[in-house]
Amino acid sequence: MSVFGKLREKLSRTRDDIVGKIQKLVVSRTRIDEGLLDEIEEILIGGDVSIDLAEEIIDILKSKMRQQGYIDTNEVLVVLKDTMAGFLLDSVSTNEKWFNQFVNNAEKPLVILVAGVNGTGKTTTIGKLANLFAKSGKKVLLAAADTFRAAAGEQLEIWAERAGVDIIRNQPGADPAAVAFDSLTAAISRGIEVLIVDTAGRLHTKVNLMQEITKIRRVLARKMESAPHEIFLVLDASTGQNGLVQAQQFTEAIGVTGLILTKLDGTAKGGVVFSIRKQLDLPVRFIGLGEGIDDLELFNPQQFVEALFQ
Ligand SMILES: Nc1nc2c(ncn2[C@@H]2O[C@H](COP(=O)(O)OP(=O)(O)OP(=O)(O)O)[C@@H](O)[C@H]2O)c(=O)[nH]1
Ligand SMILES: [Mg+2]
Repeated sequence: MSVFGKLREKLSRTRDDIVGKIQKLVVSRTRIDEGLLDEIEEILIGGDVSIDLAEEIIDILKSKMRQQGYIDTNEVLVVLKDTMAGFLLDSVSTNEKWFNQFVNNAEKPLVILVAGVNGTGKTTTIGKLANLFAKSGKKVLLAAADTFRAAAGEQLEIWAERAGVDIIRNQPGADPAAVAFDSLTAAISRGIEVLIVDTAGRLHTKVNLMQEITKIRRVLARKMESAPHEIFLVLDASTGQNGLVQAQQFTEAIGVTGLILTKLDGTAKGGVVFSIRKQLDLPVRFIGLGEGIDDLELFNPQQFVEALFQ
């Protein structure tokens, strides 16, 4: 299946919940009036797209109605799609460009620190990322700095095997910052190109745990001044708007550089991509579309919007 075909299939719940509902609503009416526009706005806001986007869409529809005296079904959908696409278009930098720069960066190793609240999909995403970088010919090492959960190291080890990359583990209960430091030391001596550091899930509200991850970051920078080169926050799309608060807190603590939005396949809350765009100054770099090793895609805003309409 093509990347677009897969995206289209995996986003079906979000599509049904936003575009599908609006489509049904407008085709069931002979006249599109202001009352109907209110219903459209409700669907958009219920679909977790930002209020700003919902208002922008409704304003355009209203002004078209005033100008023309009417608006037809097809026009409603065109406005919806164009406005959604425009909303995401001025993304911080395009992901293709970012990815190419990242994999062509001569600095060794490039260090990626991965953070997030419990169960958002950090370890799984690291497995997928390891596979992606290994497939682009990179020498990858994983660091099991989640020493909190006894099974966490084993879980990462299984992903390392699947992706065909090495892993550094320590005893459960070891200082996670020490594991991160040792891994970076090993990465340097082994000529590793990409080091990805897994961390334990933590609530953004727990001060001591946020200090712990700040320490991991600090220790990496002590070993290599430019590290970590990327700090990815993994957000579970199915938590919708709650992810925004997590992102703000993690950004304050560790300076997140990019987001990975997981579990878009199982949720109707994919509209959260629009809220993220409006409320956070952070790029969504990747999206998770399933539990398999290939279920990670570079986020492409145009394709994303296209997949919601086809
Ligand atoms: N459907 C779906 N499931 C996912 C995706 N990413 C991760 N999962 C599942 O989410 C669950 C949690 O994934 P983990 O990778 O263990 O999450 P984590 O953030 O490392 O969890 P902790 O380390 O305990 O904080 C697992 O059952 C994964 O298979 C995704 O994109 N889609
Ligand atoms: Mg984990």
